[in-house]
Amino acid sequence: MSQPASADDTLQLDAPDGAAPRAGAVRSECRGLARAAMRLDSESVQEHLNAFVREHGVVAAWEEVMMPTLHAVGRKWETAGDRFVEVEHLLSWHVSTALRNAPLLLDRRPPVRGVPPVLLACVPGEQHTLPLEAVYAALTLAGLPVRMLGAAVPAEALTESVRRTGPAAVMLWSQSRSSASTPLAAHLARTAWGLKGARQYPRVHLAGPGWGPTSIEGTKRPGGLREAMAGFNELLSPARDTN
Ligand code: B12
Repeated sequence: MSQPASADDTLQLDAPDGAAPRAGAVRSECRGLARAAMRLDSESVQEHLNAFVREHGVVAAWEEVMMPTLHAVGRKWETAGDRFVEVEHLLSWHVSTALRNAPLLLDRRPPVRGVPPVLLACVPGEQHTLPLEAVYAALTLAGLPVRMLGAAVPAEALTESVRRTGPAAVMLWSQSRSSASTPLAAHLARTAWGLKGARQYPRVHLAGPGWGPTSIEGTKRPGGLREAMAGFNELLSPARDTN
């Protein structure tokens, strides 16, 4: 049974970095979602998330509703002495569900054929998958080919996946400094795929706060979902015109 909210059960919502203040409707959507999460009201959490994805699309849903609510939950956990872990788990599960359901809630663009996929993976030891799930949903809706390996992918499996899938780009998510591995990123950027004489190398995108100010030659460092999508579109969409 869901619990009623009390004064202690509120979440402080922030504005997305660099974004204009949210419009009233979005702000109230965030508040509704945050309250439902604090009450552990699964049905209402999922309804809020699905409605926002349906009305505004994945990128806006991630940046304007999911991200600020996750930040608020993270802050709550940090300041409340390890309490509200259950809220973080419940909200994460429903955010993931909404993102995975996005291709069922929205129209997809026709698939772009004949281009290499984007490979998405969390670095070893990294369990924070949600931003990559948002990328997966956005790429799928854009009709771009994508392979998702999910949480905590071992280094050898990452190398093998590059050889087997021949990706145009690999996005590596690291949420905290302890999981970011510069040698692994550099190794992947040097991992060739394709036939002898026509070898290609993936463009490595370092994503997430774990990478800090890291810069490795030949890698990209997108700051958000919108920017990441713009990079992938630039890399892959010219092929769309020839389809
Ligand atoms: C959801 C969540 C979980 C879920 C993850 C579920 C899942 N499937 O992903 C679960 C419950 C599993 C979890 C576990 C843990 N978590 Co956690 N978690 C979070 C939470 C609330 C959101 C994470 C998230 O999705 N962040 C992504 C977005 C929302 O946030 P962001 O990274 O700050 O966004 C910035 C950039 O990354 C960028 N950005 C945003 N979106 C995108 C998208 C793309 C494509 C790009 C390129 C950039 C980009 O823009 C933002 C502004 O700069 C955060 C709070 C927070 N502030 O992030 C804590 C948080 C990340 N977790 C934390 C911790 C400590 C843990 C645990 C160790 C807790 C524990 N004791 O079990 C474990 C670690 C597990 C592991 N080994 O990885 C700490 C990390 C502290 C640190 N810096 O090391 C945080 C910050 C909470 C806190 N306030 O202390 N967590």
